[in-house]
Amino acid sequence: MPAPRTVLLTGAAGGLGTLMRGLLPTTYGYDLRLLDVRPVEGEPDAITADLADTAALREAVRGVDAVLHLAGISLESTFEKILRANIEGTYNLYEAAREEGVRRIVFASSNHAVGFTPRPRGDDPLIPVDTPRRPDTFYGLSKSFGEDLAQLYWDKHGIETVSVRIGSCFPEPSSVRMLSIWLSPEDGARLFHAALTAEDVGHTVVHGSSANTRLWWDLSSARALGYAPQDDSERYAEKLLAEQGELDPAHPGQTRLGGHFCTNPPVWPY
Ligand code: NAI
Ligand code: 15L
Repeated sequence: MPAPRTVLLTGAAGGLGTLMRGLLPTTYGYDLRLLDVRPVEGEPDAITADLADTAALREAVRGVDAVLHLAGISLESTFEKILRANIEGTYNLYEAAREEGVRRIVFASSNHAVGFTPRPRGDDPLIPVDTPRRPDTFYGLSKSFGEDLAQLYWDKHGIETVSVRIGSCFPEPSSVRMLSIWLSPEDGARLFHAALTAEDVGHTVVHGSSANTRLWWDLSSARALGYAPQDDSERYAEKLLAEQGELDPAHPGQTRLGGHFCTNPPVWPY
């Protein structure tokens, strides 16, 4: 596959979308087409459209080399809202890609697709990428759906996807749990670039983190795409541990990959 240059970025007004529309064009030369249900600040050409708008989606994907699909509800919500934005919305995006002949999608999955997986302790092995799905929320369930949808569209329609189970991608980690799953914005751009350009990915699931000292999960499928993380959350450890203490092995919200998404209701810090 020739390296994609024109990429539709959905969710462009969000936190990660804002970081990526800053980094991907300047670092890798992408020509981004932006879409969000909200206006994208400072981007008058961005498409303002809901993932429910199938005609707008079809027009948005027309002629692009690939899609970086970040749009959707990014935290727990009601099933009805998750159904509309994340489940039906992602289906609509894949249908638009199929109709318009787009061959590659990078899907923002989440650690919460497998959030109930116990976090490793001591000498436990890292969580492998083929660990059974254990969604911790309706939100995580929608990411699990998205991964299965990606597999279906690869097997049936030949649309390739890299499903990136993002840990926590923010400028800085803000909890002790995030020390283990933090993805720095720069490593996020490296990972998305690898996912957009690697050859013959079929449907590949990868974990999305920096090379953190306290890493909980295996990055080998991401590295196999050419991802070479450069950052480590450890420089934030002293401050966060002083503020929040070590994770409590007896606390239900601190023993699983998904943190407090596993409690009912989810509460901060997670
Ligand atoms: P965010 O909530 O800041 O951004 C999501 C964007 O999607 C928003 O701008 C929102 O307006 C847009 N959106 C929501 N529903 C839409 C719809 N129906 N149609 C069109 N646009 C819609 O979330 P963030 O942090 O930027 O995350 C981006 C993606 O990455 C999300 O899919 C999220 O689930 C996923 N993710 C993010 C992680 C992170 O650490 N930031 C971790 C794991 C996954
Ligand atoms: C996610 O999936 C969310 O979108 C993000 O806001 C963070 O909460 C992240 O997971 C996390 O687990 O830290």
